[in-house]
Order: sequence, then C-alpha cells, then structure tokens
Amino acid sequence: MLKDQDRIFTNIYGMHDRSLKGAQARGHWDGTAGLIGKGRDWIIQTMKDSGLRGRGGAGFPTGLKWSFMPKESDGRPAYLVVNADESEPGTCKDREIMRHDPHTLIEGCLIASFAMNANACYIYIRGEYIREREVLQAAIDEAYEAGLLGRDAAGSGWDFDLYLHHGAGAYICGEETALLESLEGKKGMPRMKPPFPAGAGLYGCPTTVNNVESIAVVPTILRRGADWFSGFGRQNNAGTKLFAISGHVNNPCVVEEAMSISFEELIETHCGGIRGGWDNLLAVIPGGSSVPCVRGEKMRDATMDFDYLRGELGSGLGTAAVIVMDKSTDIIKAIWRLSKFYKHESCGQCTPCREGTGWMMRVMDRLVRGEAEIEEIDMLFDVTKQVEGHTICALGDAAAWPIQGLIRNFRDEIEDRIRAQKTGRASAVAAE
Ligand code: L3W
Ligand code: SF4
Repeated sequence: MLKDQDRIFTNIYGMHDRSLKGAQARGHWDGTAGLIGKGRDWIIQTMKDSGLRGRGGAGFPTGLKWSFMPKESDGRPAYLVVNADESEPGTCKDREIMRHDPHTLIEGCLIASFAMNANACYIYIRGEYIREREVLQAAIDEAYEAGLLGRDAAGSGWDFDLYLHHGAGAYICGEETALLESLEGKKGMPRMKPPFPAGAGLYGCPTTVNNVESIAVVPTILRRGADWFSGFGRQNNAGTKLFAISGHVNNPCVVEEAMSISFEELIETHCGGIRGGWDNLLAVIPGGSSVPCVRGEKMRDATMDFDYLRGELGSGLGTAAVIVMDKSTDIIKAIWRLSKFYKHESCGQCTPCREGTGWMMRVMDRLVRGEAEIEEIDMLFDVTKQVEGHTICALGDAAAWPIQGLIRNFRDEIEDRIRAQKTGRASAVAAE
C-alpha cells in the first residue's frame, strides 16, 4: 500500500483546506520559481526520466509529447490545453483533483506551459462539472491575486495566463482535436491526425493537450525527482496513479496507489472487497468504458498497469476507472448500454462510426433479449472489426472494443440466451 508521505494528492478526499493557504501548507507552490529557473530542457528531461505516461487513457509518454513542441518560437504563440472534459463512463478522478486539490493543477499548468514556451493555457472543463469549475475558478482568482499567475508569475520572470473554458456536455469534446475545435468556438468534431496538435493545434498554433492528472503531478515530480516517481510501479509503467473504483465493491472510491498494484490488493485494501465475496465477481472493466471487459476470475491476480492489462488480458488501463460487476449483473445488457452511449455520442462525420455504432447497438439490443441467430455473434464481431481502426478518432474503437470483450469473454452466455429464447418460443408454439 502506498504510504501517506508518497501521495501526490494530499487532499483528494477534501479533508483539508483547499484554498491557497492550505495548499501552501501542504507544500504546493514551494520554490516554483526555482524549478522554472532550472530551464526548459531540465524540466522536459526530468519528465521523460520519470516515466510518466499520459493519464487520460492513451498512456502516451508525457515528456516525449512535450518535446514535440518547437524549441524556438516561429512567430506563432504556443499553448498548453488541459483536458478536463472527464466524460469516460466510470471516470471521476480528475473531478476530485479539481474540487479538492485545485492548486496542484494550477501550479502544474504554469510549469508545464513554461517548459513548452506557452504564455497561455486553457483548461477545458466538462460542462456538467459546475461545482468543480466554481472551485477551480476561485483558486485561479486566488493565484492571480497572490501574483502566482499573470505577469512574472510566481516571481519566475515568465508571463502566464490561465483560462477556464466550459464544455457543453458532449463526450466527443474529450477527444483532443474535437476539444480544440470546440475551444475555437466551432462544433466539436475531431480533426484528422497528423498534423498532431504539437504541429498545428489551437488556432493552428503549436499546442500540447494533456489530461488533468498528468499536469497535476508535474510539480511534485520535479520537486521529489524523476527517480522517486519512477520508483513506483515497474518499467514502462511508472509512478503513482489515481484509480476510480465503482460498481459492486463494498466501498467504491477514488484512491492514489502505486502503479502495477494487484487488482486484489487494490480492492481489498481500499474497497472493502467484492460485494458478496470473490466468488461473486463476474466481470471487470479495468480502464473506463472504452476498454474491453475481463472475466472476474482472470482479474483477481491482474497487475493494474498499461502493459499487463493490454498484453496479458487484451484490455487496458485507460483512465484507470475500474468498473466492478458481480453476478447480479446482466453483462450483455451492461455492454448494450455502452453501445447506446457510443451511438449517442458519435459526432457522425465518418461512415463506419456513424452507421456502425447504430448497427452494433441494434444487434446488441436483440442479443439482450436473445432474439438473434447464433451466427450473428460472429457477424457482429466482424462489424466491430470493420469499425475499429477505420475512423477519424478513437470513438469508433471505443464503441467496438467493449463488444469484442463481451464476445471473447462471454460468448457462452450470449449463445445460452439465444438458445433459451428459441426453446421458450418453441415450447410456446408446441403449447398452442
Ligand atoms: C505527436 C505523434 N503526438 C500520438 C499524441 C496525441 C495524443 C496522445 C495519445 O485517445 C484514448 C482513446 C480512448 N506525434 C503522436 C502524438 N501523439 N502520436 O499522444 O494519442 P492516441 O492517438 O494514442 O490517443 P487519443 O486519441 O488521445 C485517448 C481512451 O483514451 N480512453 C478514454 C478516454 C476518456 C477520457 C476522459 O474521460 N478523461 O480521457 C480510455 O481508454 O478511447 O483510445 O495527445 O496527439 N506521432
Ligand atoms: Fe466522429 Fe465517430 Fe468519426 Fe470520431 S470516429 S470523428 S466520433 S464519427
């Protein structure tokens, strides 16, 4: 179990004062100008050495992403954009940072922006996060008041402005290029990549888009050192990590733990175990709704990190939103519900996603009732393969993967339901 002195988020449960005074008492904003004074190359190298991988779902190395930004200005301004459009079903970790520990994020925005030559940063916050944006805006105002933002921010010699922008409730605006479109005042529709935002992002300028947690951990990593951070977890899966555990555990929670903790330890230590005991565990979605579900018995010994969950279990760590389902769950219906979500959230600009999400949802709808032919299971799988990898953004994949996970792991249950439905119908006809 992670020791208290190794936690980055010291107020994740809101037990302490979240104001600037409280944050400073817990060590935030301590020597910020000194960290900036060490220069861009030092900051980016330390982030690379720390092994931090992006916390928004894709796990792209953060230091490497920062190094894609132009070293010298070519006349265009550079921007940092923080993705606080936390909408992945099951995911609620960034919310806890913003409402209880907002200064960790604000200080991170300043340092990261400096490292990328950006004098301005936008935090794009999910529209439904109304209380969080009030808290965050109050913290930003406080930081301006104290001279930590604005001209010569925190006495660093760097001029820096931080803006909070509210989303309007569209999941797709969490996709980084749709987010940029939305920030520019346009409809939130993903752009083709490349060019990646580092080449042409906000207003066509060099931009880095990072998740809230990725930015909020930066000041502590720089203060405590890359070796300290990379000492948690294992190679290629370093650091501490916020896990948001929901569903059929005795105590659902958001908790910071060492990466690569075992699933069993995570659940037993922080969640009071599985509801009804381990034998009652049916399935787990370990990384937010976009990654495939895994059968419960395969999860117990699972290592909670990017490489294990993808490599060994064909799933993923995603946003580390761990959704636990016990045997009272109708797993086919649960995955159908996700299909409905993705159909609703598709922006509709590419055919495989626009048509495929509806098609998949309608077949799933029949599978829930067992009103299908066994052969349709393979046909549905084929359709998910035609959607996956053939769309502009990852929403198409996100719609396909949960269904693939269902078919791989719960095929017997799907077939049983179809057979039971047929038998029921046959006996009804015989009875007539
Ligand atoms: C420059 C290259 N930059 C990649 C950058 C890219 C982006 C980052 C990751 O989707 C996933 C998705 C969801 N030159 C680059 C480069 N980059 N190659 O690296 O890029 P990518 O394409 O691997 O992923 P993505 O499009 O950012 C994110 C999944 O996360 N997800 C959850 C999402 C929901 C939330 C939320 O609610 N907070 O994040 C869960 O699994 O499905 O697969 O910045 O530009 N050559
Ligand atoms: Fe829009 Fe779906 Fe295409 Fe993404 S994959 S751009 S959400 S239609």
